[in-house]
Amino acid sequence: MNGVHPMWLRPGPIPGLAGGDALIEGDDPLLDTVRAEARAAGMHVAEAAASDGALAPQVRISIDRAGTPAGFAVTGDGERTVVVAGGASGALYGWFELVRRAATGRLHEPGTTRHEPTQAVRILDHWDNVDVHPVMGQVERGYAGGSIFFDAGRVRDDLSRVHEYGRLLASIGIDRVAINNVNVHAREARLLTDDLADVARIAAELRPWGIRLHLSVSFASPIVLGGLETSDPLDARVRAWWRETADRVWAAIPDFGGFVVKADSEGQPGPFAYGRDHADGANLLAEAVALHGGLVHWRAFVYNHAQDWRDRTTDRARAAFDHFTPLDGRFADQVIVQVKHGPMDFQVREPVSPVLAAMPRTRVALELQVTQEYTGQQRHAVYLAPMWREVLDFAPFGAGSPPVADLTATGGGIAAVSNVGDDAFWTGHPLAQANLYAFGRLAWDATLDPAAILDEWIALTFWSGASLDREVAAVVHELLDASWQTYESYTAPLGVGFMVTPGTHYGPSVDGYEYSPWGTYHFADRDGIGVDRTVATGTGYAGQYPPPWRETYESLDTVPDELLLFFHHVPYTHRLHSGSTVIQHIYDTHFAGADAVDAMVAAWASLEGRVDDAVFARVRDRLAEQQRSAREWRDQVNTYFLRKSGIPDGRGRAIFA
Ligand code: GCW
Repeated sequence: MNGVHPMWLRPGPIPGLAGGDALIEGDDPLLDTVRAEARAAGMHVAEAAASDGALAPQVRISIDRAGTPAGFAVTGDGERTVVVAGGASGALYGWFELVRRAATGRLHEPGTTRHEPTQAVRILDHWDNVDVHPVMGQVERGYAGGSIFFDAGRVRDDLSRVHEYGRLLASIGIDRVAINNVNVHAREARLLTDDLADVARIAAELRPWGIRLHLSVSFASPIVLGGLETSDPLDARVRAWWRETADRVWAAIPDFGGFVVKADSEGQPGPFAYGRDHADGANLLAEAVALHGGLVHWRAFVYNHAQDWRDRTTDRARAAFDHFTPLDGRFADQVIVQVKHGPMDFQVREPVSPVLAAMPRTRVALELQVTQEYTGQQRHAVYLAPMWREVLDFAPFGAGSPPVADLTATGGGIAAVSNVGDDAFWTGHPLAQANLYAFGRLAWDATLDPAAILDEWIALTFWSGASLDREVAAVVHELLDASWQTYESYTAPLGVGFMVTPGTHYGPSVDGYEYSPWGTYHFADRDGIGVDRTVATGTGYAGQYPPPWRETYESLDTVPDELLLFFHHVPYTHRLHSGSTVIQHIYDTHFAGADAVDAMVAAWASLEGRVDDAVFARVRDRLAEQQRSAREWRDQVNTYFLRKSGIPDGRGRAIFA
């Protein structure tokens, strides 16, 4: 590897496609992109069918305007493949489907398959700052270096990485990118006004890939940028300011996507200051973007972050539901309410947010976190697709009712926080590329199997020479397939969450957040642990679910083991459905989790000399850190609970009482 790692798009001729003829019909800038890609893959490209009756091309791509623009059908006959797309973006996505087929040995597979994106909106959010923030650095919760968009306090002059990023995202079907942090600091607020010409340069790099640019904006912009003394959403001057501002943005960037807003959350300004609610705030911006076909992604991550830990009546898990569901039906059509997958904050295990099913008259989006804030920060290898698939499959109204993926599909779609930075591997940990890949694939088709996505990513990524080394593929698969459960097993147990070092959120600190204002407690004492969120005796959070889940979670008889401590406070001697006690489960999983990481280290070591040296070394070094960290988690968590409970490990292993 020289310079920047290509992720899953290998450079140069693509075996199977190279040397063949491609006919790519039609007139559209995106089709020019497809033609350039086909040439780069080593194909001879024509724009119109030869009239001399020459042999049919190996690849033919055309548009028939039937179906959705992004959809396409692929028909192979064993020797040739025809892609018929609904629009130019479908032709682009169809091309990358061929690249996947070529990598997985299915290029001209006989038969016809239809491909449509299940989620109508597929957006990646960057938490990038223009300036380096004194606490959060340049990319908030970024674990892959600096921003690919900004450097030295401004938009980069050289945007070639952005161009390449757009290509990678198009190949997995992402069609929108928000380029800046939802915590909008003073410098970043100005992207909306002073920096428009530079933001337009970024948009120009993404456009050939069918990707629209979005900006995170400060709700206080009329004050900060507009010189008004208010940002009250019902004030006529405020409304006029937003309209004029939006007009200027679309004049500079005709395909601009819209605004992302974090309001009245963790110190960000919002409508509460004026006695208004989130619908008033969101509709203010909706009015400004409406004429331009824009969207407003309004985040539901709203809670009291200045809570008194002594106060047992306030439950952070309840907050988004309590704030937003009374507003259902009041949001304008342009507004998408963006909901984190769990009610807390991207923990390794949370129940699915009840908000996703509680606003039938609102466009609701699911928000995932590709950046691994609470899941190992791209120092630990943790393949997150199995977790996302569980969320997408969750049926809020019970078995047989529509899953979350269907509820968001035609409304707000899906959003995720990107894990990419200016690191040579893009994602810090080379294996974290799999998460970005899998996010795009699941946003496109929520029914794809995470293990199959993993194999697809491996096949595209771990080529050597002209073929895939099967042994390398098997080891990488084995290493990542169950890595989410492994991470869960050596960190916070049974859905209780947090237990991380405050601030950085990396590494164990069992009581780190126990007396903090953030609403993130586990309530461990000498007898037991967990948060009583039942209706009967607790915070009532379980009652935010429709049946059957409210009963399922309410009762100790039916609550799933992995969420036990999210919903209940139980004695250490409480017996799980698995048959183990809570305390023995904690010990067993923590020993097993750290052992599993030892096995990951050994598995990777066996690949020395069989994968690219730079990739090998980076993964080896990260796995060494994961091993150190997993042992630290194991020993701190086990020791903490032995000291609290006084109950020894039934198997007499080393715990540091
Ligand atoms: O997960 C938390 C992070 C914050 C982040 C916030 C959010 C951008 O710790 O850094 O702020 O969520 O989602 O807004």
